[in-house]
Amino acid sequence: MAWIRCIAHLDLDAFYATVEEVLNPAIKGQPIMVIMGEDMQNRGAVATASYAARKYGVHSAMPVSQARKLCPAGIYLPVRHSLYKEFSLEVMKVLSKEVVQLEQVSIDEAYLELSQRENPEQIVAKLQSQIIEQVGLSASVGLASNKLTAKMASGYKKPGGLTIIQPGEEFSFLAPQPVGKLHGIGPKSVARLEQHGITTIGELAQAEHGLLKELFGPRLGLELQQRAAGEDDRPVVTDRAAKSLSYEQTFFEDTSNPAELWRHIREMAAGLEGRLKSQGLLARTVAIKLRFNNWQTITRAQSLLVPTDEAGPIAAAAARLMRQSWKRGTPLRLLGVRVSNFSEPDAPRQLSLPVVTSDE
Ligand code: TTP
Ligand code: CA
Repeated sequence: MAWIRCIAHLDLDAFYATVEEVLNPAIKGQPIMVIMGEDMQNRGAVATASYAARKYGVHSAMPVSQARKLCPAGIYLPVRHSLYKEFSLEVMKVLSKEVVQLEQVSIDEAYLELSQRENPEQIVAKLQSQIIEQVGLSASVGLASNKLTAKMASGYKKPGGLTIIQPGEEFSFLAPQPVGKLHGIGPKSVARLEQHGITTIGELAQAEHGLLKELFGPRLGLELQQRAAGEDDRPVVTDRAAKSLSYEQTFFEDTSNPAELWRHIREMAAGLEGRLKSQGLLARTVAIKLRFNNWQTITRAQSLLVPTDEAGPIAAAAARLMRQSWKRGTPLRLLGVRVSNFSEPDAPRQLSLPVVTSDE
C-alpha cells in the first residue's frame, strides 16, 4: 500500500502498573492499582490499573475506596513518579534510534513520522518487540495517514495491539465509534450531543454545523467536525524543531482543587525538564493554559530572569501565573504548561562568569 503520509502513534499499556510489574515480576499478571494522593485507603485516586484489575471495573481517576470494594484482593501501590520518568526516557531512546522525527506528547505516548520510510508496518512491529525486550513494557501502536486517526488506532486494540488504518479508510474506521472517544469530547459534551441524537463520531461529522456552533462555539465546533471526519493535517513536530514544548491535562471531572492542580503543574514541569534536558535547551518563557467549564480558554505567559531547564523554576512560574489568572474555586476543565523562547546552554550568556585559566 502506498502511503502519502504515514504517522504512527505509540502508547504504553497500563504504564505505571506495568513498570511496577517489571520491577517486581512476582506480581506480574495480578490486579495492580497505582494510587496517587496521600491516603492509600480511602481518599487517594487510582492513577492507573493493570489490565488484570480493569476486569473488575477499576479505572483511572476512581477513588481508591471504590476500587477496594470492586477488587479487595488487588495489590495497591503508591505512585513513584521518578521511576516512571526513567522508564519513559528508556522507551523514547529505543524509538529515537529508529525514527528521527519523534514527537513525545505525554509521559507514555509519542508520534513517529514514517512518511518517507519503506515498510512502516514492519518498523512499528519491530519497535514494539524492542520495547518489550529492552525495557520490559508493552505498547500499543496505531498507524495511519494522520495523527488523529493514528491515535484512535493505537487505542483500538489494547494492550499490545497494532492497528493499521489504510489511506482512504479513516472515516469508515472512525464513524461507528462512540463520540466520547474523540479527543476533546468529554463526558459532559457526550451528554449534550446525545440530547441532539448524536452518539457516534460519524453522526458528529454529519451534524448540522449550526448546532455544533451553538454547542461549542464557531471555532471549536468546526474543529470537532473536521476531527470527526478524520481530517487532520497537523505535522509531527520534534522537540528539537519545536518553538515550544507543552503538556496539557484534561480532567475527567472539572476540578478546582488547588492541591490537585499544583500536583499536575509539578508533574508537567518535571516532564518539561526531561524534554528540555534531552534536547539541550533552556527556556526563557513559561505559559499556562486554562480552560474553564464553559469552554472559555485563556493563556498567560511570563518571562524568566534566567533561562532554565529545571522543573522547579518552571513550576514556580506556572504557579505564579495561576495565582494571577485563576480565581480559587473556579472549576477547570483543562490545565496546560508550556515553555518557549529557547536558547542553548552553550550559547554565551550575559551573566556567565569569566573563564579563569591557571597557566602562569
Ligand atoms: P494513560 O495512557 O491514559 O493510561 P495507561 O497507560 O495507564 O493505560 P492504557 O493502557 O489505557 O494507555 O496514562 C498514562 C499514565 O499516566 C498512567 O499509567 C498513569 C498516569 N495517569 C494518571 O496519573 N492519572 C490519570 O487520570 C490518567 C488517565 C493517567
Ligand atoms: Ca498509556
